Amino acid sequence: MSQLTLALSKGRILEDSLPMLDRLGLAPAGDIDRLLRVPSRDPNLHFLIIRPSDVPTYVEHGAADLGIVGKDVLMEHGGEALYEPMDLDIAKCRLSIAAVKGSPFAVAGGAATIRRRVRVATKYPEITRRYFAARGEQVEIIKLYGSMELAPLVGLADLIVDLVATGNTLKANGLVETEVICQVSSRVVVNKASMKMKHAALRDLLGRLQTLDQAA
Ligand code: PRT
Ligand code: MG
Repeated sequence: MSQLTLALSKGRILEDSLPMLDRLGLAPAGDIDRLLRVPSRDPNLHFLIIRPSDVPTYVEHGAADLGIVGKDVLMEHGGEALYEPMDLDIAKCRLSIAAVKGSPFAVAGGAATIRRRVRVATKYPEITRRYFAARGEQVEIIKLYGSMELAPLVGLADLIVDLVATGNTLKANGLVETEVICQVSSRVVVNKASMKMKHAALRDLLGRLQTLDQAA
């Protein structure tokens, strides 16, 4: 059987993946907090533990045969070069627009009523640009790498595009969700060449992940 390399998004997706990998006998057999390349309990599989936003790049270039990554990251990266055979239904949240409570932006489509270029702070410039462009709005996008919630509080932006799960973070910062752009969950992505060259091994692994899905 061919050796497979799986790129895992560290952080919450890794946390949510561990019980699932464990049930399949595929759990990492090594220190996932320190090692970047970790063997699995299955001798035919090992993991790369990397930043979520790097997973599509590793898989696209074949440095990993497959990966587990959020749909948000995949949409931002552009997933055309990858197969996306499976929704693992873990690390679920939604990508939403939010604004300061009580501001003119705090209603759906509020930005369209403002007579100047609206500023949107986000970690997802591509998704944001496409979303507003699709309804004929041109916004100024301010790229941030984290803590988007701060931007509208200090006048850096009128709106944010960010992930929301419980809504507690928005609420704690006096923000309200005005529109949901899309639902997000973690996906399995596969390198296109690997799908051909390592077909049997990948079919076997994807099949095992699938049984888990049906059992849930
Ligand atoms: O380090 P890097 O910037 O590359 O990634 P990261 O630090 O964003 O990674 P991490 O561990 O946070 O994982 C991010 C991935 O987890 C995302 O790409 C999503 O696919 C998934 N995910 C699921 C989430 C959330 N739920 C989530 N709630 N990622 C982030 N959040 C944040 C959100 O940005 C906001 O700040 O949690 C806060 C909102 O949570 P609530 O419950 O208060 O609404
Ligand atoms: Mg991080």
